[in-house]
Amino acid sequence: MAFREQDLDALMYDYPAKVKRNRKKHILVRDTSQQKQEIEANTRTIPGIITNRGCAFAGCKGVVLGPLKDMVHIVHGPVGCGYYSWLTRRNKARTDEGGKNFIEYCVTTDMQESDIVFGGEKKLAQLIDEVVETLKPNAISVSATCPVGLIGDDINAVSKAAEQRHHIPVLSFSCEGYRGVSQSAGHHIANNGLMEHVIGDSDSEEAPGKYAINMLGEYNIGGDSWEIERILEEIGYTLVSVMTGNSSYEELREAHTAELNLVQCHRSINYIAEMLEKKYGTPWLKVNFIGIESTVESLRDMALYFDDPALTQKTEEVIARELARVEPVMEQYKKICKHKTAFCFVGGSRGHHYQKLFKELGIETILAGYEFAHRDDYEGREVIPEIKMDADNRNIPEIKVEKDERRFRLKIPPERMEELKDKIPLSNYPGMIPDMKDGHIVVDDLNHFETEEFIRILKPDIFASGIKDKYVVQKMGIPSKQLHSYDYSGPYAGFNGAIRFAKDVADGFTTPTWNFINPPWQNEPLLSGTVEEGEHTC
Ligand code: CFM
Repeated sequence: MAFREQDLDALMYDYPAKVKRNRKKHILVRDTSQQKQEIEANTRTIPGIITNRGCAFAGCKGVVLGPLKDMVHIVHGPVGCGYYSWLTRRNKARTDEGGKNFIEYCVTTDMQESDIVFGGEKKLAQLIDEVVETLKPNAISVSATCPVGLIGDDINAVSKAAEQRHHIPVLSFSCEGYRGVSQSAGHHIANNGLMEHVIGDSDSEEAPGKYAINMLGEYNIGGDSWEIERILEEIGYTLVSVMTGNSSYEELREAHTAELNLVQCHRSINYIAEMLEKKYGTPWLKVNFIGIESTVESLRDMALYFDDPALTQKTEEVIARELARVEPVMEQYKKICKHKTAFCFVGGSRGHHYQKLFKELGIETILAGYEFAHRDDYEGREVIPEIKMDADNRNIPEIKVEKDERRFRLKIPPERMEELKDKIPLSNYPGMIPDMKDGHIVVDDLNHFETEEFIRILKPDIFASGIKDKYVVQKMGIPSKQLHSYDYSGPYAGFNGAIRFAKDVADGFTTPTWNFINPPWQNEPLLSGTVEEGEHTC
């Protein structure tokens, strides 16, 4: 059904007037006749509303830092913060030959009441000593949780002192959960720390091979980056670092040597992409390796950037071979999926990326949104200068990055850069809204109430979301696809990932489970009998 602006009012009927006014700014019905459609994003969730968002600590320690495998990531705080950020994101990592991998450890100061009262600095210092002695990591990160900021532990001073004691980098991150309105604040804090203390911290001036690239915003969930790496390495790219899936402190130090930065997840890492361009002159290219068509497009955009006939030829060879292999397999799943509809609501970039893969399968995304992305992820980067700073944004320290006079080098001439910008998303991201069709809905920070209401009205065939909202929806009889950690499946990226995704989605539609969704007693009574008048004995 076509959804109209006035349907929104009906949907919000139960909201108090103030809540309604607020939420209306976060929802829009796509109307391509309008030049520009604005949406409010990255502002506080109204207290009392059940949001799907996480916290700044989750964005810093969990998302950006956590996947770096040769580091030990210390959670300074109560044990719950450590426990619930322990391997729940499925960012996979393999141990390199002779390398270090601490991904499976959960290391926390386990603050108790007495530490909250008397301070936790000593405990933190002692834990760092223990970690160095027993695990010998290449570097350590210390992430602060809410109580740490409230009681005022100086994690920076403790980390600096430990660095001098042990002669290994100990990076501290003031990413207390309340630092921002969502995990997005934590991404920014982690980006700043990595840029200031890790990236470019090696003596290398040259990349270790031809067509050197970094892949930013790829976290190897369910093995995604292994599939992307398979393709890129076969074409002949040298992957200097991945930020940060299956990657390491040591690899990140070399990142300044790349000729191009790919940006998969714009939301979580665009700060580093921008800072690398400013400091070293390395442009970034927005890619999307989710979906066959998007993967092909991204590979061709990369070839265009490097503009080398041999690379272009190899790119086309790999594309042709992969398509011949995967397209026939996709066909069988397309038959099951065609004409279906989806909701696609994920944290940041995936709310956009997966729409293309759904489309390839014949599934139309009729509602999409992000938990915590910013206006530029919806409307495109040109709105960045218009975005107002508020008290929450000011909470995140801005770091000043300047041109590195010794290492700055324009990777391609400015005229060519301008020419390319017309053809490929070079140092640009146009956002989700331009890809959505008339009548489709964009919702920022979708909440529990609205989820149920939109489902009741639009009746999607599949709901793609996160762990917090999926079970309620599944109990409504709608197949769900968890797009954060993939419901124990994946990889979903690249060519092989698209097949896996198609299979999982098709399985969701065809599973016999749905026949059991109504308990048998609802259809046929298990007991039957009659009550006759006049036969009571008591
Ligand atoms: Fe980027 Fe991500 Fe996402 Fe994200 Fe996340 Fe994630 Fe996500 Mo969950 S970095 S914004 S903070 S693509 S953990 S791997 S799935 S909400 S849409």
